[in-house]
Amino acid sequence: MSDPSIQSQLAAPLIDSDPIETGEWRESLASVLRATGPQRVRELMDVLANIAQSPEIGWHPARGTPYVNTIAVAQQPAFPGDLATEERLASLMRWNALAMVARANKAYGELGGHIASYASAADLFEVGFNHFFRGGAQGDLVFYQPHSAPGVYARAFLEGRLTEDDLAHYRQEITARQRGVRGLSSYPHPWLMPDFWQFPTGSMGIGPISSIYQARFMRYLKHRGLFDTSARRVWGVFGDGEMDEPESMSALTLAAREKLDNLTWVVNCNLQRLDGPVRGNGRIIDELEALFAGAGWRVIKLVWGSDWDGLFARDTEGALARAFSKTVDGQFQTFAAKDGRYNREHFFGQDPALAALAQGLTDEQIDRLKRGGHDLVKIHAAYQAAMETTGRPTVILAQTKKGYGMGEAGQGRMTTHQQKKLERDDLIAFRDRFKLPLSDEQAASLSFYRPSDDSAEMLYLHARRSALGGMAPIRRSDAAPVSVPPLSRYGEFALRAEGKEMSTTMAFVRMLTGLLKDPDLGPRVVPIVADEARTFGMANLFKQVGIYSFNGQTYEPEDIGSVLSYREATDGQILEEGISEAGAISSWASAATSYSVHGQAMLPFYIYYSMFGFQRVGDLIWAAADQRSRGFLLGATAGRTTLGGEGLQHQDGSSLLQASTVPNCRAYDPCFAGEFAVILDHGMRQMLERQEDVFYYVTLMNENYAQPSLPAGVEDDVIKGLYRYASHAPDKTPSNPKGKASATAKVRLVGSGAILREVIAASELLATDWGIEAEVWSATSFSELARDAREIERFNRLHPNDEARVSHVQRCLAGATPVVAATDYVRAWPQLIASYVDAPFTALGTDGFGRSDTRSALRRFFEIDRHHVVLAALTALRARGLVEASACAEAIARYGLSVDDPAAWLA
Ligand SMILES: Cc1ncc(C[n+]2csc(CCOP(=O)(O)OP(=O)(O)O)c2C)c(N)n1
Repeated sequence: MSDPSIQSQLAAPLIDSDPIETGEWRESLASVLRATGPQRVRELMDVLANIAQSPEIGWHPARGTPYVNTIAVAQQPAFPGDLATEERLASLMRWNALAMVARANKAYGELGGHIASYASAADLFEVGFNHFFRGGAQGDLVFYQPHSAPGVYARAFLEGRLTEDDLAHYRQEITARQRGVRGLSSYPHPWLMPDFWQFPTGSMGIGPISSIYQARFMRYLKHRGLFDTSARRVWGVFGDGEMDEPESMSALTLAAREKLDNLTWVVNCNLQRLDGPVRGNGRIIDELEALFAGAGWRVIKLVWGSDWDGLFARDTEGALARAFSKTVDGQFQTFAAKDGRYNREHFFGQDPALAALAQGLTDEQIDRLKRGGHDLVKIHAAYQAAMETTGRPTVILAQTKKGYGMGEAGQGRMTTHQQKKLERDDLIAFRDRFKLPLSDEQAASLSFYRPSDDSAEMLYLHARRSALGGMAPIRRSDAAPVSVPPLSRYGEFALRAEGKEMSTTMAFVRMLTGLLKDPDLGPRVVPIVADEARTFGMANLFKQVGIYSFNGQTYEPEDIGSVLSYREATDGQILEEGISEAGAISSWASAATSYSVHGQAMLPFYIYYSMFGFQRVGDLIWAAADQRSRGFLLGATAGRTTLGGEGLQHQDGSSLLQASTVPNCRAYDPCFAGEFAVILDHGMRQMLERQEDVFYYVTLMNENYAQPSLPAGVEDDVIKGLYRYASHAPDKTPSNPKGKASATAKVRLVGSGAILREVIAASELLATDWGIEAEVWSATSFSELARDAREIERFNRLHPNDEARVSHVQRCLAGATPVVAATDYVRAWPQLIASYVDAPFTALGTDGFGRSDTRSALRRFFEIDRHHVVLAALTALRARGLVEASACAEAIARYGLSVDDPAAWLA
């Protein structure tokens, strides 16, 4: 009985009312094990468990297993590599990674960087790189723990993909560029290193959830017959602290439910996070085991290295497992930080059986007893088992030491996470510890080390990578362009709407339905919803294109006879993510990066309550931007007053402002279906035909109103963000003789989204009631206007001798005519253009919390309705002496405007 888990089960301390009987049972089981092996024991246990779980007995199995390796020594496959060479390579990676961080920090104390994380993860990475992570066009998708990036760079350096100069410019991309080298970004950032990193993981939790949805999307592509992804796997190496993030946990059951056996997570359980232990008073590995197993994953505990095998073999009483079960992580951390002598006294010294086990070991040997995640052979066995697992994803819980090998200076220290400096003695000790071929001087001066090209290590390293299909990580962007159908084919109804009533959401759904029918583009469209398809009038698509389900539909849907029937299918096209915005946006990012990850351009449309987008999952959107996503995000039920009745938590007044902060996001707030159609067409061409790395955020409203035909020739200006919609000449005999306006009184009213209609109405009131001419401008995007104006302003500043350029917004709103801009969003959204407009600029908006009331009550309350627009226009003209002073007071009275400060209850 050399297997530690069986020993400990047999020896587990029990509350025992009849030890003699218990002994007989245990002996029976042990004899079955001896006679017929573990499979028979499992069968018997299944039978007994079935009986014991009956309600009368009410037995529940313990959720955890002992604190030992899941893979028994006997089940461990032979290590297929050259262990000594791989260990030497791992040591070199460790050194170069350490040197990179410490050098950057030495040169510029302000630069961040981490040594301890990679020190703990190096072996986990190296086994992946040498044996599992497949490279090449159809290689594996690997999510690298972000603060272990130096280790990945260190490997790329040895592989010849990065130069010494690159390493010397770690975390100095800007300086590097000035010196003609590329420099290395702090964490995995495809935006900054577009041919290297595939997935941004720098924000904790994003890597884990993204990896699940990438694995799921691979299945989607395959099941829909678009692309065979069967040979690819997803690997994720994450921190145990990172598992605290809600995103890390939120899709575990999806991965199991959808049987994603193409997914393996390696959780680097170094038992520490930034501030201290992950579970000082508990055991994170036990906690995660229960959680993952409960969610349906295969859990492989990789706790102890090979040198423990002998100890377990001699430990016939299960003393080790018993001691582990009483040791919490805070204590394990202390054991990691202390030397062999301390461990002999405090761990092995706690009971005579343990002390006897340690008797043959020197203090030095005790010090070197490896945890599982530092043992290449054990790691290989765990990865191999994960590869062979079918029908469910696997998590490997690998116990390591944070700052492994950093000795006194860092191993297991509370402060190790942020350590970036090592003293001369520490560096020399590190050199000795890992037997690095460096002189004292080379170690002390943090020289990088690369063996000669014909060395055994380098030949081995290259041979391994070529056997695995090529280098990793590598990011590609060579998908074939997809042709976009002419707008007239699916959007004519919107361009020539001729006053038909509809909402922009309805127009979108109709256009989407049209696009889905296009033979080229249609199959590449990925509609995504988070349990709101009915809200947006998309239920007809359920039947038409089906909802993706890896196992089809195994039930008869209640509405089977209906044309809107809820149809799930293996080749279904819609991704219905349930109530998980984090999941839906991760699905969107998977589809939006498919052009790069799989060389297959897809076009995702994720439509959602706009309030639950940037505000709710903004960081995931930021990560999608980093990985150069291409697709459409549709913020529906948008506008703080247009979504009537829903109140504070639902009514969105800020998503566009948030979108404007994402550099490669093109944000639009169209009022009319025709405008939307032009934006859609332009966006698709930009992303699918010209293959630019941008994505679109477009707000959609649920308010039905008459949609005018799009005026001829405004398409370019719709894209630029502003076009002249109409102009209302003043009435000759305005109804309000008292507030007389000068003949030159004129204003420019700018509106966006549904509030453009209030602006149009205001222009009519200005003409009829006040005899004032008003131009009406439709602002489809304040952020696009601002982007263009910003660039031009900079150009002019830096090219003082060139003829000054003029931005679109300056051209449109040139001169001194006062501008009043009104939107359904916070004032800061239209104010994005204020500094580029020479004329007086008034912004009306919906700052504050939403309220549940009717649209008109809300618009009046937020002071963005037509009457408030009129008052703002009069006020601006009055300031210039163009209307009589009495006009404003008169307008307040005439339109019944409240002078109470809404801010008093907006706060
Ligand atoms: C969302 C987010 N919050 C905080 C951080 C800062 N941070 C970076 S690493 C880290 C600790 C990570 O601990 P763990 O996941 O256990 O990894 P280890 O370094 O121990 O391997 C923290 C808090 C971050 N990167 N992202």
